[in-house]
Amino acid sequence: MRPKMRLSRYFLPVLKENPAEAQIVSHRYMLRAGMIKQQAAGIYSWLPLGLRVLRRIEAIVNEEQERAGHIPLLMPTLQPADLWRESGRYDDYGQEMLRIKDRQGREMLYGPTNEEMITDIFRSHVNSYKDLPLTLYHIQWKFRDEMRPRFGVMRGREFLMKDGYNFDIDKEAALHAYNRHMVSYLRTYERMGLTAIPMRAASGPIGGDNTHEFLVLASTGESEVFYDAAVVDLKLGQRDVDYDNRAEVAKVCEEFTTLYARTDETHDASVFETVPEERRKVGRGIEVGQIFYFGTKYSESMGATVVNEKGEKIPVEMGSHGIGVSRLLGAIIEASHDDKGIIWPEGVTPFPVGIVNLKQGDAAADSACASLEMALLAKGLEPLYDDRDERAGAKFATMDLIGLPWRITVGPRGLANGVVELTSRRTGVSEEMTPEAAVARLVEIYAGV
Ligand code: P5A
Repeated sequence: MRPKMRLSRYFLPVLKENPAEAQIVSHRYMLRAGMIKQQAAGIYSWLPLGLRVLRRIEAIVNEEQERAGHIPLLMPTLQPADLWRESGRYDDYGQEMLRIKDRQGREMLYGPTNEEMITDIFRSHVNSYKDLPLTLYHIQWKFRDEMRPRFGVMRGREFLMKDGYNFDIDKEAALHAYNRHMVSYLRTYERMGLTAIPMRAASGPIGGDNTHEFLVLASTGESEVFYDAAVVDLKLGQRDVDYDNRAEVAKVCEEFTTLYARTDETHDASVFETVPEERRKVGRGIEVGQIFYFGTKYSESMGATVVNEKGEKIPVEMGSHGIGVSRLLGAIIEASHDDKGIIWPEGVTPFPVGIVNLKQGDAAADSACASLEMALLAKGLEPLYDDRDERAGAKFATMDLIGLPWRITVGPRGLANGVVELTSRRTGVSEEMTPEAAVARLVEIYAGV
């Protein structure tokens, strides 16, 4: 069973005041809820509460990647410059790349992405079509010396990315990998309570001409977006997509990419005008992922070849696909909060439920809270129990700020009637019920997450 998490012994350094440096709500709440601490511009420590959410997001990303048949590995953060000279990107990447020299004077860099390194791994170990298709991915810290790091984890310099790389025998197979990533990303974001819209975009330093960004609509987003309002209603839902079935996967992608949805980089006013006027929307969005097909850009320059069925040696077809794992915390908060704090979707919440003891030190209240805690733990639901000797108002304010989706309030008055109160953070609606019924309700809620 998981250990008990009690606020009196936890490390949750909440701030009462709004930090002056935070310009957007997600940054403000992440600092106030004691989730992160800035150590240098765009570089953060992840405090316990922030780390728990980050781990939840990673877990969902991993589950959905493995479901799609993609294989995890782990590459280092530091890379030799020579690898990047082979692709020509060492010079092209410019000032965003953090360049380092080790004690032997060898040129290194803190990886902003891993196309070169994964291509190096591939060429060392694979040389036959029989080993394809293959998609490898990792979740690893990246560094980009951004000109304007801002908005907390949204645009960091050090940030956590899931990056995956597909290797295929021909363009058709590589486009299937691209589509598979699109569908797996749609599932991933939906599980986090987000609507992320795939939009045709520009490829920048990664290369290729086939690329989509996934955008979460938010007024604080950094990208300007143009879209057909109907695109927002598209949902993948509980569909069980067979990732090996090219036609089925392609059909889902078609459904999600046919309506007009583009960033300012690819926006075309004349095409946009064909959308019925009342559905034409201009807004802003947060880019939470991007997928690329770039064919043989890296395999040709770096000599990653495979022998095909005819015995010919050909450069392998590739694409790369990224999710902004640390940025997602910011995006989720931008999409889900109120004036009291964060409202975590069940899928990513740091704790499924909080227990508030209204009268710490009261024998009946203390023992009811402890039993509830045990009952929840036994069901695999790890509650955060506020057992501090604080006023009820202060306890509620903390719970509201940190945004646990459910709260159980326990007090002597309710206990006299055998009940506790179960409250939804999202709706604010409270219901009285027995502790057993509250546990059963939560089990039911989280079974579907
Ligand atoms: C795809 C994976 C790539 O780097 N190479 C490997 C490709 N794509 S990307 O679009 O440049 O980045 C992928 C996602 O990472 C997030 N991201 C950031 N998050 C926080 N701070 C940053 N400075 C930052 N830069 C990129 C975005 O979500 C992006 O979609």
